[in-house]
Amino acid sequence: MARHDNCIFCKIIAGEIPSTKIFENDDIYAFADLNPQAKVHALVVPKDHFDDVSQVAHERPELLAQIVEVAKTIATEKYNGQFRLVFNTGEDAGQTVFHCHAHVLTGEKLEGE
Ligand code: IU
Repeated sequence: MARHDNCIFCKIIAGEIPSTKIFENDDIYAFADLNPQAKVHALVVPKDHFDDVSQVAHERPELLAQIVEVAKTIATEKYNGQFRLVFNTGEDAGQTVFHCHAHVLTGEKLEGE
């Protein structure tokens, strides 16, 4: 499995740093964001290291589809199946952790666009 030793999300996936698990399968790990922006705020992360979502789309498009499916599963289990999906891509877009992750916001009616 592709892993970057100095990547905090690789360490979370490996269980070396604790997290609140929301979902896991062979390819994906999802956990609660430490700084939630909605009633339910999950981070859906491919277990293999990719720097951002565009790299996943280019190299493993089926994995990107899986991330969306997992978002739907979480939103269905925790709420009514509706959710906001955000991939910050690049520093100027607000990406701070350079291991691809989808923000899944759900659990309530969300404000804004
Ligand atoms: P961003 O899209 O790269 O800005 O999102 C990073 C998110 O990871 C952000 O919402 C943090 O609150 C969250 N996070 C976390 O849940 N646990 C951590 O150990 C770290 C960041 I570092």
